[in-house]
Amino acid sequence: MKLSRKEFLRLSLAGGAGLFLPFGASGCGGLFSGNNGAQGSAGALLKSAAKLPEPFTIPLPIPPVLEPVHTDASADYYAITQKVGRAEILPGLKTEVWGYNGIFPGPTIESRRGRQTVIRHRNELDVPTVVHLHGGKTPPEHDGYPTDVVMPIGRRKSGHGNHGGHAELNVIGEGTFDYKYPLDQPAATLWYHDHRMDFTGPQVYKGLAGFHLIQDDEEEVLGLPNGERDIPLMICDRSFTEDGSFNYPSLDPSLKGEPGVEPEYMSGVLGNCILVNGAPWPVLEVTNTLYRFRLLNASNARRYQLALDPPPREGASFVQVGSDGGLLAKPMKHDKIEVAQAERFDVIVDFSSYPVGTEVTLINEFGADSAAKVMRFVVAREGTEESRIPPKLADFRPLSRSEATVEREFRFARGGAQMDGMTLWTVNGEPFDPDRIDADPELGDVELWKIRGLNLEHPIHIHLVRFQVLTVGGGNGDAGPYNQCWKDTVSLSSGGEAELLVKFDGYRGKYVFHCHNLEHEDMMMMANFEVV
Ligand SMILES: [Cu+2]
Repeated sequence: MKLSRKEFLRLSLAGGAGLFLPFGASGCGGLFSGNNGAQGSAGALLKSAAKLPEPFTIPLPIPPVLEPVHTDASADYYAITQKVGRAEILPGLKTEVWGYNGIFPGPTIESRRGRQTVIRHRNELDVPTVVHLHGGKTPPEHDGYPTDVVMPIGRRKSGHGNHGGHAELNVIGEGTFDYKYPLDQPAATLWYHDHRMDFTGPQVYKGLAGFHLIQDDEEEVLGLPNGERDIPLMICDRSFTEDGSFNYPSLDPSLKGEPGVEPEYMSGVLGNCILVNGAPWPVLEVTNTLYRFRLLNASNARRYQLALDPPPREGASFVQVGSDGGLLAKPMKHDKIEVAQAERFDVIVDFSSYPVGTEVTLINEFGADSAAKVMRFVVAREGTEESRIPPKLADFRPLSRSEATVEREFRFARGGAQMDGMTLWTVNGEPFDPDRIDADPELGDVELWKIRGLNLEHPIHIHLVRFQVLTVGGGNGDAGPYNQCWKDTVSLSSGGEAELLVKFDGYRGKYVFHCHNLEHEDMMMMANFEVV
């Protein structure tokens, strides 16, 4: 008899496997990145067997902006086909990608605030898929709940219930589904990616990720760099096999059977090839003017500390204008930026601080060896400055601790449950269960969430909401330099803490919150809240 995943977990829990592992005691190695040279990230390094190109030789690709199929008075309608594509990521080799419209990154969608965006996703892949718009204030039935799957086109409904993995699936689409996004929220850099139960890590790794930008009038009048000087940068790491295929240590590479990764990668999969918009260590020629870069860390497990080499002769390397949830109240200067998985940093770089001809490398101070470089800018020529950074960007009202109606605590750690002999990642000691509600905030309320990460770093993402970070790191700390304004993902250092003021705005219903280290997420570090 084959046990369901839930039954497995219940048995394991009943068996008393409830002890939390002390740091480093996983028994399967690879718990900490230190084993692989300092990568500053949870996970084990998976080196590429293929020959990787010389850095800074491949031009930076820009994902195409998708045109609507049609529009009417209130909505724009798009169509995306999820399918296999073949990309030349490494020179001379072909990589099979699972892409939105067959490309990686997927096409960029640009929406206007408050205009409904309807995206018909057609699944021509061989496995169920789920689309989540990360950062979107979306009704629950369109949010990409992990078990709300769109089955492959042509697959009969009879197959539902179980198609790889062990959670019971809820089929929302037979081949296609219309995801409807009200987008009643300010201008911001969002992204969409796969969120299939048990298989998010490998399906994102294969390419199912793209940008979704929201624009509005308030942002447009600011005069920030736009057009060719407003560039989304999706940064992620990958490993390649000798023939150029993506190398991911799935237990079942077909993604139709047993979920999970080989034990030594339980803490995260780190590749040694850094891609920006799908190209390895690319290069971009720029004019000596202001540029806006929308930085997104779309990696499964890798965190980055980004800096410019050389730094500008004067001024800060980066002037941050936006965060996960949109524009900051006012610009904020950084010489380096720490970006955890799924976080977005909207920054301006002023290339007029460099003489024409300068090569400026975007480096990753957390990375070792090939992962220490990200991409290069070449200040190729003079340009006319047409944009500016105004001193005030957006209205922002800080929430106060006294507004919180309820206080909750969540602990993100390895331990508390096992499956097939593997110790899982858990929230308050519990593995994910779609039927268990861990928080039931009332619509419109503000709650204080105290979250803590054990064992390793954990980037924590809460669906639906935007939150403000009161403190990070415990003690009498503040929000730190990287948690300004509205966030949807916060980075917990190993053993780190954060206090969040979470505003449950938008819709009633059940949503997930989880670790955005995708290996932790797939290995059950996820829980539910239901807005009532
Ligand atoms: Cu985690």
